[in-house]
Amino acid sequence: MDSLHRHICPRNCYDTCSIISTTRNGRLVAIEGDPEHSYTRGKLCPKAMDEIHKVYHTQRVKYPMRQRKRFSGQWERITWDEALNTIAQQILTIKEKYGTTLPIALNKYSGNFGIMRNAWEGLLKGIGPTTRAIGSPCWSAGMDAQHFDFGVFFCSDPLEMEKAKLIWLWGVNPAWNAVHQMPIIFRAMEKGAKVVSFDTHLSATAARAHEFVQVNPGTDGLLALGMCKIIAEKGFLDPELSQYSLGHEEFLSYLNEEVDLRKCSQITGVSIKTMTELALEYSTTKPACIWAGFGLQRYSNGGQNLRAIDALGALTGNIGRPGGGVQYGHMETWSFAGPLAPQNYHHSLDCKVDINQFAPQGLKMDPPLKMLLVACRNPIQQEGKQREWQKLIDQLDLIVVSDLFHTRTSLAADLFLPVTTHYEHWDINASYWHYYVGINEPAIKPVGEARSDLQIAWDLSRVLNELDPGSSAFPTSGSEKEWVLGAVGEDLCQILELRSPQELLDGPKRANFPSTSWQEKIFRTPSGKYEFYSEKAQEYGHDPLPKFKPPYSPPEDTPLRLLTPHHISGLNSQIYPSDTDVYPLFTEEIKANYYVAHIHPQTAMAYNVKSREQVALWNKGGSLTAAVQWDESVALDTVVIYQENRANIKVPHLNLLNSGNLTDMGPCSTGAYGLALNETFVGMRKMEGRS
Ligand SMILES: Nc1nc2c(c(=O)[nH]1)N[C@H]1C(S)=C(S)[C@@H](COP(=O)(O)OP(=O)(O)OC[C@H]3O[C@@H](n4cnc5c(=O)[nH]c(N)nc54)[C@H](O)[C@@H]3O)O[C@H]1N2
Ligand SMILES: Nc1nc2c(c(=O)[nH]1)N[C@H]1C(S)=C(S)[C@@H](COP(=O)(O)OP(=O)(O)OC[C@H]3O[C@@H](n4cnc5c(=O)[nH]c(N)nc54)[C@H](O)[C@@H]3O)O[C@H]1N2
Ligand code: SF4
Ligand SMILES: [Mo]
Repeated sequence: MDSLHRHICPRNCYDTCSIISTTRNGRLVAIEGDPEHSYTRGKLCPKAMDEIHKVYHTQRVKYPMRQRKRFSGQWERITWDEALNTIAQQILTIKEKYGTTLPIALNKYSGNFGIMRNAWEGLLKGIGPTTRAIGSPCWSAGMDAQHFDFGVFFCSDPLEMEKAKLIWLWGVNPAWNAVHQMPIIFRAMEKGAKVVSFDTHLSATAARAHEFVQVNPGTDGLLALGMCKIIAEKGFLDPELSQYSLGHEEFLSYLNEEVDLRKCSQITGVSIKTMTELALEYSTTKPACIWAGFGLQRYSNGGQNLRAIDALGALTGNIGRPGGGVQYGHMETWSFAGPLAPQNYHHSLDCKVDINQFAPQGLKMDPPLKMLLVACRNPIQQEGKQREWQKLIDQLDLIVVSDLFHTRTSLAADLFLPVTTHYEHWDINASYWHYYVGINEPAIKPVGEARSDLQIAWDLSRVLNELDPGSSAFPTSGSEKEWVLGAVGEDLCQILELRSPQELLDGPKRANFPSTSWQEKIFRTPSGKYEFYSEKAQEYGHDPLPKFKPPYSPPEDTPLRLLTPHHISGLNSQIYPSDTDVYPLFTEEIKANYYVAHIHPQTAMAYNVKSREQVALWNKGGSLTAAVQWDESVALDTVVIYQENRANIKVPHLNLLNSGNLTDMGPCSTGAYGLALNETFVGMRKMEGRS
């Protein structure tokens, strides 16, 4: 007999889809999008369609494993008892030797954004103060920017975009990264909306837009300021601006005195004519929606750039207008309760290490870090600072990775704890884009001996207490379903209009927020107004106004910019085994062992390289060999290598070249600066005789 189950895709993805699975004889046989979910609308992306394959994949790690020697690949199956005892004993040894549990560190981020994974933090809080990775490699600068302008970062219901008459997709690539937004954009287009994409290269989204504005990397803030100046000079400011904003006079004087359109055009690469046409179109078409993506803020001036874009929305009265606004994301449905709640899981004496500088900061700790727990994270693949990572690995007595598959990080691990997928456990997920929160129920029994992160946390707590009674205050058993429902506290019930959390079992619920953010023009800033002039920004060391700050320029010896954006066929470092072959012309050997570097033919010719020939790319971090693909969509003097796990994990990896540069903002909302990934520069040389 077939039975159906509800799931929420837990990946770090705008869409947070509602999924219905079918099982037959205890086996997962079909996955489809929930037709009743107004955002998912019955459709899923190719990655989700590959999940059945992934759940039963032969390479999925299904048993706890121990690696005889780090990086040897000699893994042997062990029992859960052995694995948990090894970890618990190590925790107790550390506590005895150092008189504290601070040498134990957790590095966790976004492999799975379900709330249940917070059991790791809950467990650690239960054993004492530990070292935690804080911050985000992803969106911190933009979050701070919106925080300074609006008081909190919040966006309208993304379904509202259908009402827009003009849509500016600014540094965002939904055709690959938020595929469910595309039908909404297409519906707006059918009703006559114009769509403009602002990007550094012709992305899949730009290719579907009416107009593509190619912006020099990291200069969007100046482009926005130039347009603000034009709008002010032409008299298209929102007449009610002074009623709901603070500091617009100061901002207008800055535009008047310091923003020079000729310089704007030189720096941004956008002509004054185009800038003027865009500015006039934006200020005279209502509603006009800007979606500012995460790509444009991955710079040392990323936060300031987003503040300038917000200002454009505010000056023209598009903020608070149905179908308008400056969309970035939100976390307003993340108010969970209990031990799984993000706000509750820190111990007051925890030591916080910046997730983007985990190894360098971790090496400086006193007492020294001795044990690393990794969950929902592949830090060695997804971060730079490889030399420091190697040193940290050498210093650690125990490295434990909980994951589904082997990763570049598990190569360095001593123990591997196999976890369940979202088809095998209870969970609850909120979106950082739309307004739904939903429950995930298990459809099948755990594959092999996999356990959920919550079950692992309970089990570890039990073993700790068996070895040393009272050593862990975290519960030692429970019902996953009850825990997950227990995370839906009163606040969340109110937002979701639930009489009881059980109602979530009937399907995802939409928060009762007004569809349009800031419609009342009451902001959550200290002044209650939209703040062009933000004292809070000043407190955090920024100019109070959204003034332009130049990005880094490429050094002479490494003159090419390396962009490593997200790819349609993967999700960050996660493996999707039946990836379609995006490089059919390359040999299997190349595909298995090398990244593919997309380079504009003009740049490639300057280095005398043709498609499928190989180049060495290098900078201070290291070097790697890549196969070249001529690609006219890429900007000049730029190399694009899509972030994916195509290359064999034993060959040098992409983030060897990651500069480790940080964004200008982030500490206000996430506790640390973000990663200025797009300010990575490389030198390039043809590898003679290699193709
Ligand atoms: N070069 C380059 N580097 C980047 C980026 C880039 O664009 N270019 N992007 C950056 C950004 S924006 C982000 S958000 C980060 C993302 O980096 P990470 O947060 O590390 O995310 P993932 O690579 O998606 O997943 C990490 C691991 O979590 C595992 N996982 C999945 N589900 C579960 C689960 O339920 N439990 C446990 N324990 N593990 C699970 C996955 O199998 C995977 O191995 O990378 C950053 N790094
Ligand atoms: N299929 C798939 N979906 C994903 C992910 C994935 O790996 N694969 N990752 C998820 C995660 S963790 C994230 S953070 C989001 C990211 O999703 P997005 O918000 O779309 O961000 P990015 O992919 O980093 O970059 C978007 C675009 O910004 C452009 N860009 C780079 N620099 C600049 C600039 O200076 N100015 C302008 N105007 N544009 C610029 C890039 O060329 C790119 O086309 O996607 C999520 N969804
Ligand atoms: S990865 Fe994104 S688009 Fe694909 S199913 Fe998950 S949430 Fe939906
Ligand atoms: Mo991200």
